[in-house]
Amino acid sequence: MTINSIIKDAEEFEKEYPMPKPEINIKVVGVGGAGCNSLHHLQKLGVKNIDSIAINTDYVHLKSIHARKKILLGGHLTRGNGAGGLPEIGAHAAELSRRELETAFRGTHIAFVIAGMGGGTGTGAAPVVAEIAKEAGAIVISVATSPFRYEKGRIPTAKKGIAAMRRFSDCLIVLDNNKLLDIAPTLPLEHAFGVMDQVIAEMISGVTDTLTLPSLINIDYADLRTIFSYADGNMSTLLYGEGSEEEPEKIVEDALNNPFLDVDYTGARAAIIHITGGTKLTLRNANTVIEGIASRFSDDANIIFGARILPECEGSIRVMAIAVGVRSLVPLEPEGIYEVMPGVVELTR
Ligand SMILES: Nc1nc2c(ncn2[C@@H]2O[C@H](COP(=O)(O)OP(=O)(O)OP(=O)(O)O)[C@@H](O)[C@H]2O)c(=O)[nH]1
Ligand SMILES: [Mg+2]
Repeated sequence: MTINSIIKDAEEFEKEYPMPKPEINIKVVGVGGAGCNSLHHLQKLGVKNIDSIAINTDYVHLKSIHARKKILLGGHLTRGNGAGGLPEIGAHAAELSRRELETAFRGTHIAFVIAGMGGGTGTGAAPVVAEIAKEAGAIVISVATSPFRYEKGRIPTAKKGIAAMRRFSDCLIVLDNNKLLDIAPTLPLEHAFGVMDQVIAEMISGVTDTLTLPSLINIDYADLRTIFSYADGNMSTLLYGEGSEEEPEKIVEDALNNPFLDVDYTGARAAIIHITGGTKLTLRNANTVIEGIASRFSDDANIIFGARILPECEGSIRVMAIAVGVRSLVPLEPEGIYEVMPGVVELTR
């Protein structure tokens, strides 16, 4: 048998038994002003293979956002004017648009829900959006930002919103706006927010690239499901690091010491660790990065690892990790959800 005929046989085999192409639908959703701003910038930063949805009660702001789909929440309740800092209104507005949201999330495998906590729409509507995505069967990874210290009255509101988000998310990442004052105090406001958006973009691309681009050692959606089955109500987090192949230890430190995250990894019970490197990536350097990260987790943690070689990554290594069962170093509020206020529709019509 010639080599040609073997190839032909393989082609015939595929024709006879066509494999369904595993397609994975990943939605990135911004809720409220801050969430939609982040979504807008994320797309400018070039996060690939995602379906974007901008959701807000504020018509003017929603109009200014670049997204594949836009959902104006609230109808007669908010009349396109925002939720005025009242999360009860944000939650109610989302309930009024439940049908549209359910349609939007049909067939979604992974939903990233991004919202700023402390105002009305993000705080009130994002937990409802996360709940609907979860009901549609998606793995929900939420990214919530907490308010600046000077937004005093908004802080308790934000804490309740974070607790509500936690209830409907497989993974909730809380990024603190105050950290921007330490990291980028002299940058113009818009650029400072851009720093946070960059962190969010790296985390999201880390996950989407891991799942959608072919790998040498592949990680798929089923692996993601397995890892999150270890969560058992505990927190999960995403890690991302990038640097020179010459300094793999520094990449580990970067990934574990993201200045936006206050997380204790020691109890992590399961993790996905995926690295991307150039064609000359050595086993030793790959091992230093994966082992360096895994060594911080629980001794019996279930670790699934993956690796990809990309010629454009020559000389550098990127690492993305999802750690399940971590502990927040900032005290969290008990779970809660905003009750939809009865009679709000009547009051505001
Ligand atoms: N990182 C970041 N945070 C923001 C941005 N805009 C606002 N915030 C923060 O997010 C919180 C919520 O603000 P918004 O998202 O504007 O509020 P909203 O969800 O639209 O709520 P309403 O306007 O009351 O309907 C604020 O208290 C700020 O701390 C932004 O562009 N980036
Ligand atoms: Mg707003």
